Amino acid sequence: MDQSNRYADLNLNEQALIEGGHHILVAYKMKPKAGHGYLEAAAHFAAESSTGTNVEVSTTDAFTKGVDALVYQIDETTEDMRIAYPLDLFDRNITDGRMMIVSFLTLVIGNNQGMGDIEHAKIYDFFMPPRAIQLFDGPSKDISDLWRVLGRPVKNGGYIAGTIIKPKLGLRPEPFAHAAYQFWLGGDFIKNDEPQGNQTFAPMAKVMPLVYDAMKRAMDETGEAKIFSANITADDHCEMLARGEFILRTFGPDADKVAFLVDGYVGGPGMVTTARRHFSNQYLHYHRAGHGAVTSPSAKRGYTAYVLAKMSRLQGASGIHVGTMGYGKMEGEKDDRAIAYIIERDSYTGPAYHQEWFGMKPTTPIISGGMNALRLPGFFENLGHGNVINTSGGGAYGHIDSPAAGATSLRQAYECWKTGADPIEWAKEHREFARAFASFPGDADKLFPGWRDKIGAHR
Ligand code: CAP
Ligand code: MG
Repeated sequence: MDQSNRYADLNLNEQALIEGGHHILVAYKMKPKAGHGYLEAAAHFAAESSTGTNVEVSTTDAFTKGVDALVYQIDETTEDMRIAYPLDLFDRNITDGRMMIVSFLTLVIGNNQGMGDIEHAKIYDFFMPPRAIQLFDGPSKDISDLWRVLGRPVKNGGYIAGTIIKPKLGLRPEPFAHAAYQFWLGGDFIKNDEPQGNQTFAPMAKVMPLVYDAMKRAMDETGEAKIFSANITADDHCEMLARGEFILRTFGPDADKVAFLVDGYVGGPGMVTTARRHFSNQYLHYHRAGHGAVTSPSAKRGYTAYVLAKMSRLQGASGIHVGTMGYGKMEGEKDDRAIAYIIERDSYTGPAYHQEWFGMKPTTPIISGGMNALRLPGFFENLGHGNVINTSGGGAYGHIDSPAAGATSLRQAYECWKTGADPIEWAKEHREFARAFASFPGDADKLFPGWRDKIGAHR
């Protein structure tokens, strides 16, 4: 059934919709199945994503039609389809009237992902009007809170040198805490790896007290504050609360040095909001493990990493992994800078829409995935700044001298970029950075050909 007379209006003006402020706009790349007209399929897509189904129903009244989602722009050659969703379509909390990301997902990327007449559809941008920005939690803590704890300027406080306790799994409590201590002798920030929690060989009840002890000893020895991002991911809301409360009790007077890590993509919006709302005094670290299933450029359904990051700021992530923009081991490219810019700035123009955030706290770009000191200068040059958290697991624990040397090499890489120095020249004056060349010779050969002769293979 062709529903385009009801669920499409190509005369609608996008700028007028934006200025009107009553619609969330969503831009998709959509391809209909063979044999289906583009506008007809798009209209059916909008129907199934709002007030309709595949046939007219007798219970529809005039009000219903007033909240129809409307296709307002299509371009069959670029597979660009844009839909205006009336704000009133979206569910609101009965507790405090706020909006929720789960309702956004259920409508704009829900049933429409499996329709018989749609080959595929993927969101590549969305626009939130001012009223919606007011109604989402947004972050309660941001990078300025971490810089404050670290004793740095709360504006442009710079690079936070971090790591992930590696190996990913398999360390018992004592070696786990020792790994943390060793890194903290040189670095700022340590996170649980995304699957680390309360495994039987490393019960949280034993691990966390030892990690706190390691933090205190490292702080005493370095005279610097340290941060731990503890994983509280769990299916059960009560389990998350139990984990978070235990960790805060354990770190006691240093609980302000604890961030909470949540595996937000696999855990889902409910889990993110549990952490955001129940532990609003803690920095909320959103790990996106699993996101590649929908965000990978090879995926034709779901939404992009840019959309994931933008949603996470609305949910209240203090920081989210944004990838390494082609400089690390995960998928990515230089233009993925946009994923950082949309969450850290108060105003940014994305692939389809300009977005104002009206002072909503920024979400920190967290840079992780195959990074080490050699890869960082190029990364910073591409991004244009170093006000990020970087977590280098292999880049720290793979340094041939020690995890502390690995941490120092990361810091030195940032200083090298910030001073505009040539990395080879910088290596001649900075031993730990130089030893990163010997630690990661494959990277060194690729990034700095001839380095052995210039700085000496085993400096
Ligand atoms: C990195 C990491 C990160 C992923 C996340 C890992 O370890 O801890 O979870 O890179 O990717 O488990 O692989 P290394 P993203 O530093 O040792 O590579 O940040 O793109 O979500
Ligand atoms: Mg990991």
